[in-house]
Amino acid sequence: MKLSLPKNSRLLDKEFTFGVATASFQIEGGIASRQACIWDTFCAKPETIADNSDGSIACDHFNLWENDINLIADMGVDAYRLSIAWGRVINEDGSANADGIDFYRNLLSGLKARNIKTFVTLYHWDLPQHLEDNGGWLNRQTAYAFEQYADIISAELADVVDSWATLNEPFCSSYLGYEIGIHAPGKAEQAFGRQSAHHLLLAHGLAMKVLQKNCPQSMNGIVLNFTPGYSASDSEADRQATAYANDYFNWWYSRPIFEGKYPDIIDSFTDEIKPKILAGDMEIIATPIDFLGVNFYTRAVYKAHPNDVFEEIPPTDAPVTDMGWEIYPAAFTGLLKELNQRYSLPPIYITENGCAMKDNLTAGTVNDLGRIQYYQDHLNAVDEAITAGVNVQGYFGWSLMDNFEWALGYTKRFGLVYVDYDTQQRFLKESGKAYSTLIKSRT
Ligand code: GCO
Repeated sequence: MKLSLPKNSRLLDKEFTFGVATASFQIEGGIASRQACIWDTFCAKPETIADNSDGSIACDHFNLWENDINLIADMGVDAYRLSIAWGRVINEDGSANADGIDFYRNLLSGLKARNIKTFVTLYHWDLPQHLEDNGGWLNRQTAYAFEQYADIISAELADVVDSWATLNEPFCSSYLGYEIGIHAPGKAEQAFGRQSAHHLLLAHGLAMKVLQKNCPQSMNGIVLNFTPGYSASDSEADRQATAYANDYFNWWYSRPIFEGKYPDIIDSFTDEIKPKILAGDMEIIATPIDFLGVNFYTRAVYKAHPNDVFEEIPPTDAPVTDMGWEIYPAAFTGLLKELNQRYSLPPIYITENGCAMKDNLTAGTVNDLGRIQYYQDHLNAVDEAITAGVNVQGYFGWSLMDNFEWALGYTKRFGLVYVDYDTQQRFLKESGKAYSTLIKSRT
């Protein structure tokens, strides 16, 4: 089964960037040569991770990185999106860790030598534990520590990085980690969720200024995830509940960046819930970005709830991935068009899109036709958005390879490459072959 696009599709232009993506904690292992992070601590707590696993080995990328960049190069992608483990490159006293920096310099130089563009995320959730011990993202000082980290690393690696993203998905770090507690550090209070989100966005703005100073030649921005909310009915109550949910989960992160203000629903929060915002914060957060990374997987459906404003309705008879996420590519097109209508946007890169499927390795082959269909449907959705005038300039499949899926451990496989965790062997799935063939077919 192949992936195909209309021959005049902008996705087939040589200027369009096709890539694959990963994140440090999810693939690296190599925990002996970095500081402990909040996910090491979270994994060590009972009943936090579905299979009681952790990131101590993961895909052993820390040792297998050369093998992996050859795998990436063989796929024919234009770019590789990775993240840097903060605790590998910055010591507890805030000084640079030369060995950690060397690891990423070797990795990034290897990619550049293979003519692969490097898209680097500074923070993909692995906060050094000593910062969490000092309040983590609830402590404003963590935003300044992030600024210093960004300053040191962007100066050190400026020559081998084509694009910097400050944060990956501040929604996940704040809401999942501090508001409902299913991600590290496992705190669960609404006020914590909103305050940590503010300090994460402040960290983003502070780091943007540093990146523009140290790396004016690279494309610098942020990666936000969006789960577009749809109303369960045309009733005014359900539509209002859905609008609230979209403000609370989606626009909460994008509006400060593009308009310098939170959604108006903030005015309905009690003082205990409202984040503490200092004078000048919103201007810092709204520092112009060169690109917006968009992560999309699925949509959500909401109805009005008598006490909690909205209630999410899980998919019932709709097709879903192994995560239970509805497969609804029309929401992808709709999201991109809505972003384009709401904001004056820089170029958009789809920094994550993909799916978990129940994969079976048989004689070295994974015949994941469902994943190929997911990619086909969602590449079509991006093509439709571009045709409608949305300036999408790249698409990264999540993920290069199966990896640690956070609270679900290794029970969910998102990779275009299958990882046998017992042997650490990699096997290109049929979806990876189809993705590679599509990319190599461009003339
Ligand atoms: C995210 C993260 C990835 C996840 C992927 C599947 O978007 O949540 O960036 O680390 O593994 O999205 O959930």
